[in-house]
Amino acid sequence: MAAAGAFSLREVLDAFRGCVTERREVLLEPYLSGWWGLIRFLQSLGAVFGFISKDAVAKVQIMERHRRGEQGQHYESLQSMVEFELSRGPAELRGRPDSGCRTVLRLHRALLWLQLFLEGLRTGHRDSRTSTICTDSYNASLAKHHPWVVRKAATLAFCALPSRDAFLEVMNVGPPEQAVDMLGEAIPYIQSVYGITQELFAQHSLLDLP
Ligand code: 1PX
Repeated sequence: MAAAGAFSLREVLDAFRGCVTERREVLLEPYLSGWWGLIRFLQSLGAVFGFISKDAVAKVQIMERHRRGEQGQHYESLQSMVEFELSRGPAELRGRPDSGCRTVLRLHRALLWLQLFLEGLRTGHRDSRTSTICTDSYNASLAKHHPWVVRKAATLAFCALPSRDAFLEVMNVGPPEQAVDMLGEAIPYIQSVYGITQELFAQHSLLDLP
């Protein structure tokens, strides 16, 4: 068992398991709590990742403000959020930099990076470089949504990542083999959250919100 207060990535990834209901709705509370865990993990990797975690924090905070706000009851799940924000009209939605839909869209795109990165870690060789896995996952996902300067800064920060085995170690789920097993269990839940969100946003033409 992990020591009291110790941070284990298992609990974080478990949050994504709790997101999807029987009716295939994605609940925001565990979704955001999963994100908080990922952010804490990122912060533990050092100050080089500060500009990334800062942006993620800002986005999760926007979502928490919606949930605490007067219309909070509409922010129970991604489905209820989309329905509510669309009901106010597409023009209103597209013009709002702090809408739930555009904010979740950014997190959603980052979730594809996470999925690819974790899969790369899981299937990588002992001596694979985490920075290469991370860069490849980034180029195949988030990079196409980022301007040059962000891509440059992100790619530079990735160079600070430890080797694969050291990385699996800091995930704090036991020896590397155990961490790999945990990833095998966790990835399908993240894929499912990603897939449902992608379908929902595509159905309502929300995948390109500015
Ligand atoms: C076992 C592995 C766990 C690793 C956990 C790491 C969690 C990473 C969380 C990253 C969250 C990034 C959210 C980015 C959202 C975004 O795309 N924002 C941009 C657009 O926002 P805007 O409001 O302007 O439309 C914004 O411009 C972003 C700026 C910051 C740079 C984002 C780079 C993202 C790289 C993701 C990889 C993280 C590397 C972690 C290394 C382990």
